[in-house]
Amino acid sequence: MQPETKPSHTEVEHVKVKSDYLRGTLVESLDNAVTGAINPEDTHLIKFHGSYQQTDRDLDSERKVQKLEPLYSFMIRVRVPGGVASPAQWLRMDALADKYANGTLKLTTRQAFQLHGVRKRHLKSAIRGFNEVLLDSLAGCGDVSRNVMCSPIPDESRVHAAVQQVAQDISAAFTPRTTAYYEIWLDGQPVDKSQPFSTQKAGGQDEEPVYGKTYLPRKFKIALAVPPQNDTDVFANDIGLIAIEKDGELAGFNLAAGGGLGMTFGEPQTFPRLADMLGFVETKDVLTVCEAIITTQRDHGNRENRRLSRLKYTVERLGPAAFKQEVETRSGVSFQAAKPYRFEHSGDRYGWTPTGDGRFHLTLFIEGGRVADVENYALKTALRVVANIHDGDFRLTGNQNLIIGNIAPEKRPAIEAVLEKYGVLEATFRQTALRQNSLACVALNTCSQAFAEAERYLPALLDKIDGIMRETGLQNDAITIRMTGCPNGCARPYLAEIGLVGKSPGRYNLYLGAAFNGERLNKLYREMLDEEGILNELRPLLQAYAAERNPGEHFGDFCIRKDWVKATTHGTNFHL
Ligand code: SRM
Ligand code: SF4
Repeated sequence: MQPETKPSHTEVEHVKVKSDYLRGTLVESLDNAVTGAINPEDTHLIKFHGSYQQTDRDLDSERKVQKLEPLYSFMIRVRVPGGVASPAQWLRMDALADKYANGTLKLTTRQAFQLHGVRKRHLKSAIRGFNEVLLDSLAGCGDVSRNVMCSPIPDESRVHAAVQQVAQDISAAFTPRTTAYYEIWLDGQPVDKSQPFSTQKAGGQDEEPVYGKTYLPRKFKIALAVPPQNDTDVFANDIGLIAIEKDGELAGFNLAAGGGLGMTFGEPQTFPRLADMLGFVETKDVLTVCEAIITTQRDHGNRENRRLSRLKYTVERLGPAAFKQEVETRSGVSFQAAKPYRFEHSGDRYGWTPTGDGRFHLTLFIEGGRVADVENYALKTALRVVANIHDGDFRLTGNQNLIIGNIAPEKRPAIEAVLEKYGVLEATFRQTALRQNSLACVALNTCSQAFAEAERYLPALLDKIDGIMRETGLQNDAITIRMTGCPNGCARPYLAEIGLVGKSPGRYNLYLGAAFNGERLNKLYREMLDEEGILNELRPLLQAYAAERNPGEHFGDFCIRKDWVKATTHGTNFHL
């Protein structure tokens, strides 16, 4: 039985229920040439279509003085389930970025593409443009299951193809069924009948068999990982699936639920939380169990306060045992005891990897996930030239990096020559291991939530921290460092050994003590540091680490051994 909308529910709930399956007044909003914005209620609905209305925050105050409306534009998040895109898709995204957006492509922390700076009048053309190459932005954002993540390049794993397939199946199963997306953006034309979900109204009526009219109380995220790589940070997800191999085959998954990282400063009832391990399920049962978790959240999630509406709070409220019981009852599947597995790291491994069938993957470092041509570094052009030669694939990683996947041996010299010529190989390999393990969220100038810079600032801060790394001889030691412009956690800073979270312009909270493999959250160490403060705090810590660590000891573990922070053993003691 799906819940009714009540007066106490949030405005978003009321907007959803009266939207006629996500239509609202989007068509009128798009047709209104008087403003660059859309109707306020439509700003909630357009998220389900994969887009956010934004302003250029660098210009907001100047335009206010000039009595102009803010410079509205739209971010579009294009789903790439499992992160695997074709060269044709890469080329199309590259071209759309120039034609309709700000000339850059953002590779996100969830293996999706983002376009920024798209004007309202260009939204339809941009969406049509990527639909023609079988990409979509439906459910890129919104209170539904988002882009499904999957380890893009596990170690010589024979189960990888099977795990990727499960990711695709999950993505297809929980893609909203509404035809509004096709009606609004594609004039009712489904782009391709081979798409794994129906784009036709059943009997002329939309229906959402899993979500219902009010969809989920909040965003919902699913990720799959293939040990020993936790490169999708599975425990940060509402559902995390850890592939278990037996005799070279995919046996099933250890399933964890109730992860999520967002929190609000000053509201300790909000906290980052890692997913609880529920147990092992066979591959054949994965979709059924995921659906049971999704419908449990649909029916029990908080619809009165969006700050407390993620699955992690539902699990806390029901209690993990009762939650698990509910999922078992709904699915008819009993969890077996979790199988043994071991994660080694949550980052990407750069460079060449043989695929086992004579081809190669090449993992490249893309700073901040931003593919752009800037002075002295024409990365976007270089990747376009590669895409025109390459007949394998492009794999977006959960660490905002890029794998040129399945390179044919005969194409390798040409691709290598292009990357050499444009300095892309050097830009990957000349970095300290710290920078290679860095992540920064978008933050300013497009993100409405940002209190401080992240993507635009971290490279310059890293230039300075790199100095310390070299002084202390740590330049080849991998330490994870992640920065966000606010506590929402988009670059997963609470899973970084050094987490920097923006509190106000130029000021950051410093978190320490997370596990290198993504299995333990960090904890607040210092507040409101400016650049000098960050460097002054980090220098002695890194010096001590260089001098006193045990063999193989990671920086996060060292911080706990030194008692600089207490280990966070559960989301509920993150703030303690
Ligand atoms: Fe995020 C909201 C960008 C991954 C937690 N996130 C936003 C918005 C849409 C800001 C807004 O609400 O107006 C940001 C758009 C900025 C822009 O201009 O592009 C934004 N999030 C991003 C991306 C692009 C960061 C990046 O630099 O790569 C990532 C896109 C992922 C994707 O392709 O789907 C991104 N966001 C994440 C992650 C990491 C992850 O999922 O692994 C998290 C933490 C995990 C989690 O969900 O708990 C994350 N984003 C949030 C939250 C806090 C959610 C919460 O439960 O409190 C918000 C705010 C919200 O939902 O109210 C948010
Ligand atoms: Fe914006 Fe905050 Fe997410 Fe960064 S962490 S992209 S500032 S919402």
